[in-house]
Amino acid sequence: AYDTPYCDGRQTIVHLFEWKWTDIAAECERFLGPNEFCAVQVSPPMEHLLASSSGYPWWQRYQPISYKLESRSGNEAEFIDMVNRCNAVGVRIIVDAVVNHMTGIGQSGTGSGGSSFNADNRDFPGVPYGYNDFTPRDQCPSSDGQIHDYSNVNEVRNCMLVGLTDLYGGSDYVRQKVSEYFNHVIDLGVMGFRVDASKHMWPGDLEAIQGLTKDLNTDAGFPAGARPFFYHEVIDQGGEPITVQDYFSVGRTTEFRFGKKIAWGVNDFSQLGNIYDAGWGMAPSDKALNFVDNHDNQRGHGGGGDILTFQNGKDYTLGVCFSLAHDYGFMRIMSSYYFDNSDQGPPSGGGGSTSDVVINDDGTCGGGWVCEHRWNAITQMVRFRNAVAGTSIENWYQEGDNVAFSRGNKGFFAMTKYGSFDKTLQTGLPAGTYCELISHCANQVTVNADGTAMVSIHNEQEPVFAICVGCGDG
Ligand code: QV4
Ligand code: CA
Repeated sequence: AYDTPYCDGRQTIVHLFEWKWTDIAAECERFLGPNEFCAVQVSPPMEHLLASSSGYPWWQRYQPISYKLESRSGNEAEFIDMVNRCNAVGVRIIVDAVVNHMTGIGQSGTGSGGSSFNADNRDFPGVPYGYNDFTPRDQCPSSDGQIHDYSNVNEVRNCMLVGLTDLYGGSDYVRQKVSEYFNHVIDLGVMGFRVDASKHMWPGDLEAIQGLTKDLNTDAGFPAGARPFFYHEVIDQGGEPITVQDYFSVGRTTEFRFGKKIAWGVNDFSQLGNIYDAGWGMAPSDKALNFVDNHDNQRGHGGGGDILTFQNGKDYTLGVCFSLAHDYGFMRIMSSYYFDNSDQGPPSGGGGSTSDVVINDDGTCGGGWVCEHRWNAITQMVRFRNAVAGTSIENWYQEGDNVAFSRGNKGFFAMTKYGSFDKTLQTGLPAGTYCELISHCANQVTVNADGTAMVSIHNEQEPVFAICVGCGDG
């Protein structure tokens, strides 16, 4: 019940990492709505640590101080305006929910919303939480109260993740407070939650918390009885006792092996035929929330790994476009800012502020924002994914550095690694003239009566080809 997004058939979530609410509202209206994105995953909206001595890093927002909607991205009024304006153009909001813990030990002072706190005393009056709301020390088996041994389930879930004070999810009061936070934003019209660090929470505690949440708000256009959409951050690369399967009763799970497979496949196209690997324990398609990279692994946090990011340029375009063409999972794409070191926060005028996103005349972003979601081929493939939803992969072709496949009889996709490809292939599509999406119809493609077509790619930057039934220019 928690694994269904309500997006009128739209298929892609974009993570607008560290964007301000005012910019997200504008982006929904000027870009995400017209290009048929399903939803935006926003940075954690609750009150957080201000790590001024570390130069206001991005990760301060993963240290909660209260559930007031006062963050680096904006205040509650701005949050409400964003939700309303995005909902109005069919783009839903997904909240990044940090509820495994509060701030790190050793931290005290005042948060982004003005609440005082003292982590060593487990005192967070802005909620309020006190000593008894944190996991009892005797439930954590490690000697220093921190997580070291990922093969010990009690340690992973009852000890502190990098020194972050661990909330006691077994307590009725904590469940109550977390569900009140969730219900507050549900009332405001959000569609769902990315739950941070779910691996460090007991599935039963999550089930209890989610059981206390309201149905989605019908005034925001959701159907009556719709349950909130949940996806859980569980980093399962295999080899640990906690698996994504443990969380299927509470929603979808992040599938980190997908990004690894995509990176390997872009490096060697012969591996692209084997993206969903059940034998590896990967989540089945209807339980997976998949992505090429995320805000952690693009900067080496959370274990990093073999992944592609915007820094890989064309290879990244290929990886994301292939993923969007593929039939696996519910897709999230990353939208980043440039950084020189892994702690660096978003573009800023100083003092922990965040700069506006700059949109250039050609539609790309400036001011330090990467905006992968606005890269031409990626945007066009978001439209393709919507058009072919519900179909499966057919007519698989792969030879050297070229790959192609159809999605049922609705769409056909091809890509080549080095910018030039010409071959007659079976598309599985009805005969007719099609608009090639990446070129915005500059290239017209003829599908013959037998379903074959001459597939040509001549584009160094975006060596990708896509046609679909009913897809005009966008
Ligand atoms: C430091 C020391 C600790 C010490 C502690 C307290 O390193 O040894 O115990 O002080 O004295 C930041 C700092 C980290 C610091 C910690 C506590 O980087 O050095 O500990 O704060 O003050 C993000 C960042 C973390 C950051 C954290 C909180 O990645 O570096 O820690 O935010 O600000 C595992 C998990 C997975 C997790 C992933 C990163 O299974 O759940 O690690 N991913 C999610 C988020 C991620 C976030 C968190 C979880 C925590 O996606 O962005 O961590 O909310 O794989
Ligand atoms: Ca925990």
